[in-house]
Order: sequence, then C-alpha cells, then structure tokens
Amino acid sequence: MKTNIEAIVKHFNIEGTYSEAKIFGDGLINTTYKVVTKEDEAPNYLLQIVNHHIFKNVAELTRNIQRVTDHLRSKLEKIEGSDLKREVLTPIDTVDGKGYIKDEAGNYWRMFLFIENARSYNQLSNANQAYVGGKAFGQFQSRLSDLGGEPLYPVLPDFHNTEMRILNFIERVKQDPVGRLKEVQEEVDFLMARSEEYKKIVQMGREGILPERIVHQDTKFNNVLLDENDNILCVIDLDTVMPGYVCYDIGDAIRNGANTGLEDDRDLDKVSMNIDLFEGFIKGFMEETKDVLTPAEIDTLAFGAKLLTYEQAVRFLDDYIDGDNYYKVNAPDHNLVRTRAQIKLLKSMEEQYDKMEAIVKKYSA
Ligand code: ADP
Ligand code: GN1
Ligand code: MG
Repeated sequence: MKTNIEAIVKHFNIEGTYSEAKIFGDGLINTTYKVVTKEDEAPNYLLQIVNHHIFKNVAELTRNIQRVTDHLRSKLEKIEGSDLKREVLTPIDTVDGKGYIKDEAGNYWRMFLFIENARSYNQLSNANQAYVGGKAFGQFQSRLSDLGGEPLYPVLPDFHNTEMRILNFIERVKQDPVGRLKEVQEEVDFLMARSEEYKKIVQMGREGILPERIVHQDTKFNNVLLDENDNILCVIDLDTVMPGYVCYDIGDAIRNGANTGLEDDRDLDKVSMNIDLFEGFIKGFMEETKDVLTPAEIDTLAFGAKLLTYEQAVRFLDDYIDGDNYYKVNAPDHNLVRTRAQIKLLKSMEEQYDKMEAIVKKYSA
C-alpha cells in the first residue's frame, strides 16, 4: 500500500502548501522524508515515521524531545546571535495540538522544521571535524545538565546496559533461532572472552561511583548537523536522549567517528582507530564538559570508546544470529560484516589504549 504523504502532512500545523516528499538521510532506525513546500517563503520540513517496534511509547518519547528541545532553546535565547530555527530541532505540532499522529496502518509520524544548508557526514575527513563533533556532544550534555523536573522517561530501558546486552546475547546464542551460529563461533568467542571487563560501567553506576546524567546515547557523527564551514549547527536524532553515563556519548562518538573505515566496511584493512581523530573528539568534548564531570567520570572516557565498540559488536552479532530483526540491512550478511568491522576497530583501540588514556589526562589537566 502506498502511503499518501500529503494526507499525513495535512494533520500537522505547517506553514505553506505541500509540494512533494522525498526519502531522506540514511539512519538505520527511522524512515525519514524531506517535505518541500510550494512557497519560497514557507519553510521545508522533515517528516519521520518513528520506528515503534523499537520505540514502544511514542507519547513519552515525544514528551522527552519536547522537554529537551525547549530547554536547549531557552539556553540559546540567552546566547546572542543564536539562530533558534537552526541550532535546535523544532518539533511541529499536529492541528489538534499533539506531537505526532498514528495512521491507519499503525505508523507513528512526526515532523520537525527542516534545517537548511546543513550537512551531516557518515565519515570524518580531518581532526577538526572530530573536535567539532566532540564539542557538539559536550555542549549538548552541559546545556542539559540543569534540566529541571522529573527525570526523562527511559524510552529504551537498559539501552546501553552492557550487562543486560551480554545476558541477552548469551540467550540468543543458546537459542540460535535461524541456525547462523555455526558461521560466527569465532566472533562469539572473541566477544565472550571480554564480557566481564565490559560490565564495569554498569557496576560502577550501581555502586554510586558514576552519576547518571542526561545523555544523547546515539552520538554518531551523522547526528550532528554542520554548516558549510563545518561549524556546529545542531545535534539531532533525539529519540534516545535519557538518563545514562557520560562515557556512552563520547564513547559512541569515537566508535563511529574515529574509525578510518566504515561501520560496515567489508575491507577490514581499512578499519582502525585514528588516534588524531580520537584526540580531536576528546579535546572538543573536554572543553565543554570539564567543569561538570567528576574525576571518576573523566577516568571512564577512554574506556567508553572501547565499551561502546564492544557493545555495538555484540548488538550487531545478536541481530545477525536473530535473523536481522532490528537493524536495516542491505545484504543477508550485513550485520555480520558490521560485527567484524566493530571487532577489528576494538582490537585497534586495545592496541592504542595507553595512548588514549594519556590523551584524556592531557585535556583534563
Ligand atoms: P535515524 O534515527 O534514522 O538516524 P535521524 O533523525 O538521524 O534518523 O534523521 C536521518 C537523517 O536526516 C540525519 O542523518 C540528517 O542527515 C537528516 N536530518 C534529520 N533531522 C533533520 C532536520 N531537522 N533538518 C535537516 N536534516 C535533518
Ligand atoms: C542506530 O538511528 P541511528 O542510525 O542513528 C542505533 C544506534 C546504533 C547505530 C549503529 C535506537 O542509530 O544505537 O549505534 O544505529 N539506534 C538505536 O549505526 O538502536
Ligand atoms: Mg540518525
């Protein structure tokens, strides 16, 4: 059945008249369209189907995003020269005052103002971009550190709870639901050999050594929009913003951004961690967060890069063994290719770990 996008858009309070919608971006979770309006003076919009198989409580998710964007906007209002339409996401209400609609097929749709002349990159080309990425996520976190009221709703409970991820993974391996285990025993053994080490952060949280903060939790570099000169415009993709530990954000940013290859590179020779990009991320992130973080948190930043890479390998392999139910895939072995690339990246981080820790020390001094 072909969706009538124009009819969907009619439910939202947009300026101008619908002209066309084009599929947009390359996220792995939601489906995104750019909606173009006819009038030159009317803005364009971003329309998304929220993946409700993953995000089960769309109402609470929407409320989180509303609270977060309102708070960020109030911070920007105090900064002279801020562009409120481009430096924070603007969610669009429906005509009956809600943040989303549910269509007859059960899909949840939402809209944001389209941020024009912005770019997002899947891969970095220099250490300045890493610095900007670190700064963007650091700024995001420090601006949200005084969000008042009740805690944000845990949209995906245990999202980065590595302990839980490992338990689920062990169960998946036991079940081997589609018979793929025999192809991946080597990868399973590699990951299981490290399982104790990577439970550390959750354990430190439980023991009260690490505080929970509002963190983004999906800090891929393509979730930062940059202007034409690579200056920070806006952190996007706010679905996973919820309480968590600070090393998740810088860790995932490095996992994704400091890779010399692609997240799904078939050529493992291309995959490694570039230490200069690592340094760029840490420098930018520390500049924005140094005054808010505790010494114990700072101690976890380099570990966070390994942790998030480990966890991502577990998640991709888990989905492969499960028969590809979670991530969008472009080939039957896509999740396995992704797993192998993450394992290669983790090995490269393990080799450079002393240097990584020294860099964190340098910027926290
Ligand atoms: P996903 O969860 O699937 O990754 P995102 O919210 O990250 O979805 O959106 C997908 C892509 O769409 C982003 O990588 C970015 O390039 C683009 N995008 C998202 N929001 C906007 C916006 N408000 N304005 C312009 N482009 C956007
Ligand atoms: C997903 O939505 P997207 O493509 O930015 C995933 C992240 C993974 C990432 C791997 C909600 O991010 O956790 O790290 O893919 N998001 C969710 O590319 O699971
Ligand atoms: Mg995204």
